[in-house]
Amino acid sequence: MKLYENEISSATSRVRIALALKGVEVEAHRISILGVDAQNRQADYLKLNPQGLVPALVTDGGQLITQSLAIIEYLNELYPEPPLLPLNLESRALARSVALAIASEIHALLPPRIASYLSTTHAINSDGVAEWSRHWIGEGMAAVEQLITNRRTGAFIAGDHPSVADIFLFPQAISAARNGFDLAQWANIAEIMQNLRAIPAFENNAPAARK
Ligand SMILES: N[C@@H](CCC(=O)N[C@@H](CS)C(=O)NCC(=O)O)C(=O)O
Repeated sequence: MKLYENEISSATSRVRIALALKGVEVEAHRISILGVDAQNRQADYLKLNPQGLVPALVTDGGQLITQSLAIIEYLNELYPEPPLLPLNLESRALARSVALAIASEIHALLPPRIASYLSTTHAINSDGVAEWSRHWIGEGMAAVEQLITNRRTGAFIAGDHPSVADIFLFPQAISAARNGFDLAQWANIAEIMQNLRAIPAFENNAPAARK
């Protein structure tokens, strides 16, 4: 399998964590995502992934899989151990809800293409873009904290084993801290992050900081 990825990408970090938990190796292809000559916006990469985003997985059979949740669910079916979706039906729904709350309502508002559109098309300066990011991170993380309060049943979001919910939380919480948020204000998130940081598959696959 080939993984098109970037080390600063939260969505790549999710897939990398899943691969590490499964003990699966892939052929890595680094795609740059910052700056005017970023590879993700160039014709060669758009031919492979019309969305121009990382991560993208190409299976051994040559099929393209985009979107980190779809990639992780594919890996989870191909390599069932350890399961990344809880076996209990309601916990499984909670895990997917949290993963999507992070991917769709927080992370989707923050990537480079959004910042670049705000600054080039709407003349918003770097302080304004930073304020935009902080707004959506703060609102989104507070909602995730509420979602999991009283519904946690173990050390992680949906039980005693890390699931897709934790895989999506981990890079997003790191991004929140890098954006100046004190995670301690979200007690469940802070505790789960401490538990996740003790797992090498998570700690070794955190997104790199932007230089
Ligand atoms: N919903 C997608 C998000 C993918 C995404 O936004 N990736 C970012 C990096 S974290 C990217 O490729 N950004 C390039 C850009 O914004 O131009 C997923 O979960 O895979």
